Amino acid sequence: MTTATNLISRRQFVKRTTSALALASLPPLSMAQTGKRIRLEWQQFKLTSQYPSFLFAVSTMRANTNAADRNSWQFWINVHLNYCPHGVPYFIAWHRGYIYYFERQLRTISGNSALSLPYWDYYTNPNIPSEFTDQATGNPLYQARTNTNVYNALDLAPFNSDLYNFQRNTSNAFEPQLEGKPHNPVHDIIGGVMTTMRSPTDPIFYLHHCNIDRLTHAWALPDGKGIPYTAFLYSSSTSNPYWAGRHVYASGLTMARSLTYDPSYLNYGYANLDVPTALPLAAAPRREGFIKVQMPSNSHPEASGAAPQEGNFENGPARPIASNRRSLGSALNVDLDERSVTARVKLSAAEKRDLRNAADTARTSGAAKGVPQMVVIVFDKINLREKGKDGGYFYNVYLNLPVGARSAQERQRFLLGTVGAFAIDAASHHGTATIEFPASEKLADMDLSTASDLSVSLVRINGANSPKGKVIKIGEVRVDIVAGDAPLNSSVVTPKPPKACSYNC
Ligand SMILES: [Cu+2]
Repeated sequence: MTTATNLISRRQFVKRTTSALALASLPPLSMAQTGKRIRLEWQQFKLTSQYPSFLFAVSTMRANTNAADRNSWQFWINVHLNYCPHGVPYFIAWHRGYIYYFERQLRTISGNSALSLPYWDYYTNPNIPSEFTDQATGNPLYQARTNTNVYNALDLAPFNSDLYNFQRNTSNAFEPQLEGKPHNPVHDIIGGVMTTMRSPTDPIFYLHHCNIDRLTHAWALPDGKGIPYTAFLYSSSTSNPYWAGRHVYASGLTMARSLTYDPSYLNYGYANLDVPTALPLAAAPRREGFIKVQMPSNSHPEASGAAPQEGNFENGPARPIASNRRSLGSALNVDLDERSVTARVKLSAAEKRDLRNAADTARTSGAAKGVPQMVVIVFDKINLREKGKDGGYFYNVYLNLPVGARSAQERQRFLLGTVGAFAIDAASHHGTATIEFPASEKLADMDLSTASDLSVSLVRINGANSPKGKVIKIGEVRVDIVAGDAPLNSSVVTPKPPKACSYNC
C-alpha cells in the first residue's frame, strides 16, 4: 500500500523545478519544425481560413439528425452524456481524447485538413465571443444561455506554484483544483444546457474544454510536473499503471490512455502556453460594441470578507455509514437560495477528539488517499430544484471560514471546492447525487486545539443574471471519517529521474 511515498517532497519539487527552469529557457520550437497542428485562440482563429470551415462543419453536424452517425452533432453529445468522467480520475485525460476525436470529425466534414479546434481564453476576455451570442437566424454557434460573462468563475489557484501533483487523491493536486474552479463554474455561470451532461449541445463547450486542455498543458510544462511518469511509454512492462487501459467514447471508439499523457502524442500544440498570472479585465455586459472596464478590486463578490450567516438546521446524529466509514455528525435539510449560508455540524467531545486525531494523521502521514483515516465532507441526497436547473450561479464551499478573510489567498486555505448545477447533474448522471470533498489536507492546516464544532459555509457566486429563490436542497451535510484502505486508483506518482525530460521537449 502506498501512503506518504506517493507525495512529492518539497525538496524533490525544488530540485526538479530547478532543472525544469533550465529547460524552460530554451526557445520553443516553431510549428514548421515540429509539424504539429497549433490550436488558436478564437480571436485569432476567426481571422483565418479555418473559420468558414468550422462554421460549415458545425452547421452541417447540427443539421444531421442521425444520432448514430459520427457526422451528427448529437453523436458527440451522447459520447459526453454516456461516458464522461467528472469528479473522478481521468477527467482531464478523457476530455483530451474526446475533443481530439471531435476535432478530427470537423476536419472530415469540412474537408479542410488544416482545421484545428479553437479555444476561448476567458482569462484574457471573460465574455463569450460575440459570434456565439449573435442571434441572427441560422447562426450555428448560437445557443440560449443564462450568462455570457464568466469573470466570477475564474480562479488563479490551480496555477499556484505549490500545486505539483496531478491527479485526484494526491496532495496538492492540479486536476481536482482545475475541475473545481474554473472548469465547473464556467459551466455553471453560463448556464442553460451548459449546466448539464448534454453541455456539448452548446458549441462554446468545445472552446471551453479546448482551453481547459491548454491550461493543463501549460501547467505541466516543461517536464510534465507530477503527471504519473511513463518511462518508456509504449513498453507495457515499465509504463505507469495510471496510463494502462483505454478511454471509451462510444462502441468502437476508444483511445489508449497513454496517448492522452501529453498533447504532443496526438500531434497538436497551442498558440499560447502561458499559465494565467492575473485575472482579466472584466468586460462590461455587452450592449453596443465591446466595452472593457477594469473590475474594481473590491467588487469581487467575496471582497467584503463577510462570513455567511448561520442557518437554523437540525443536526443529524453520529453513526456508522458503511463498514469503513463513520459519520461524526451532520446538518440536515440545507436549502440553498440566493443567500450565502453556514451550516454548523455540532460535535460531541468524543467526536472532536476523533477529528483531531484524523487531522494529526494527515499532518504526519500526508492527506492522500491510502492514509489510515481521512475526513470527507459529504453533501448527501442533493436535489436540484426547478429554479436551479438553468444555472447562472454556483457556491464556493468552505470549511471553518473565519470572519474577515477577504483576499482570495486567505480564503483559499479554507476552500474545499465548488458546488453548482453542473456538478450535481454529473453526480446524478453517474448514479448518485452525492458529492464529497476530501478535507484532511485542509484540516491538517488548521488549529483544532480549541475547535468546538465544524462549520461548512456555502458562499453564493452569481453572474449578471442569476435565479432568486430556492435552487438546491442538500438532504445532509455530513462529516465522515473514512478508513483509508480503499484502493488507490493507481494514483501512484513515480518520481522522475532528475534530468529527464519526457514531456513535449
Ligand atoms: Cu466540462
